[in-house]
Amino acid sequence: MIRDTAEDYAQARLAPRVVDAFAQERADPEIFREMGALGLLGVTLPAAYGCAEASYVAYGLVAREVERVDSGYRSMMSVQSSLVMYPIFAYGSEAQKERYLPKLASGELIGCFGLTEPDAGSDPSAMLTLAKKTDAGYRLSGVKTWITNAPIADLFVVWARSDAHDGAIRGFVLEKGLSGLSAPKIEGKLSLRASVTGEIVMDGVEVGEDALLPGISGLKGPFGCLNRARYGISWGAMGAAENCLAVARTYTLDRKQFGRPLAANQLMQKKFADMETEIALGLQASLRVGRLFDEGRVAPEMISIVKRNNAGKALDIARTARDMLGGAGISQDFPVMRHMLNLETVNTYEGAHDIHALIIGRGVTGLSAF
Ligand code: TGC
Ligand code: FAD
Repeated sequence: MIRDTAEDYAQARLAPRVVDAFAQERADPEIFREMGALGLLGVTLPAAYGCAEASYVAYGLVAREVERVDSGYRSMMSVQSSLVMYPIFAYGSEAQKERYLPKLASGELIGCFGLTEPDAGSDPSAMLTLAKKTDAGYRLSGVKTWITNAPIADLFVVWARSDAHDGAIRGFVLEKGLSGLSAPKIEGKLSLRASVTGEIVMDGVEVGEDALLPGISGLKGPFGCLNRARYGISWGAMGAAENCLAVARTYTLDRKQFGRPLAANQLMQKKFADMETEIALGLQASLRVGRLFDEGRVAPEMISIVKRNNAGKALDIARTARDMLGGAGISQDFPVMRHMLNLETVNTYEGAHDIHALIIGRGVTGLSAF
């Protein structure tokens, strides 16, 4: 039922607007309200905070249906669910949960997650953003970059070094409108254009003690959120790949060259066989990891395996589908080139492809290569 709800919404409401949104680089804040009304935000969190209290498998199925239309829409949804609602739920005070979670679940509030900095991308431990203790709370200074939703966000979950906690990385929830806080848009993206990306500039932003997420200290805070978002991406990327396969199938069955459908050629069928195999294996792997999530038995390395594999394979599939459509493959009349461009980001964010190789390699060898 949850999968069908997400599929109906994505096909009826997201698909008709995506070509314009991508062409004009426009993220529509109304999408959060629409998803919220259907219970698609923070689906794994408790009903007490207005959420669906569904499984991690259900969350994956939602991500797959949304990303079947566009990775940018899945990005908006997964940042809100895994990177904003989850840390407030898992690390926040009861007052923070009650204040923010119901409004984030309904889409009335839009959230963003600031970990990456200009000089700290793959290595967030190098972050420079500082939370300096004051009499009333903290003063935050620093810059986050490449932040999904930032220019339209009402809430900013940011990670900073806190001098009051021996330089440990701590999470803070900042509300839009604070003096010294701004979120300029990053212009000129050739990928994920239906989702807005920006910076978070904190120029001595003063907050009270109640802005601190009290329940976590250290990098395991943001990594706990990334585990969930990376898992969702593993499903979402397969949705984009499935759409590329479906479009290439229809196109090559219809189009005739050399007197017969393109799809009748062995070279084409070999490509379909490889695509179908990777999608089947990728989805099964995500389903298994989702069930382990639901049983509380998932390990981060398992998530790296499915995020890395599925994002990388989806990108390969999109590139192949683009080729199978010939010249038509570069047109916005077909979604394959848009998926291909989007998946370049999906392969890079939430831990780049090779960074996940190093996480898996560390798991295998016990030696850290970074
Ligand atoms: P390391 O020493 O490995 O770990 C530090 C502490 O964190 C703990 N930890 C984890 N905890 C939970 N889950 C995980 N997956 C964890 N991984 C590590 C670890 O146990 C340790 O805890 P403690 O108690 O001992 O302090 O840290 P490191 O600095 O060596 O990490 C290296 C590396 C490469 C694994 C890590 O830095 C990494 O994953 N880099 C990639 C950065 C990244 O993914 N950035 C994502 C930014 S957000 C984003 O892209 C959102 S896009 C969303 C969208 O639009 O959809
Ligand atoms: P770098 O870390 O500079 O990496 C560049 C290349 O070097 C990569 O190929 C990487 O694999 C490789 N590399 C790095 N270290 C090693 C090593 N030790 N060995 C071998 N190779 C290595 N961040 C957020 O915090 N919040 C968000 O909402 C968010 N949204 C994003 C949205 C978009 C559209 C994009 C593009 C990015 C977003 N990010 C976000 C940032 C994203 O997580 C980072 O771009 C990503 O982690 C990589 O960091 P970087 O861009 O600094 O690349």
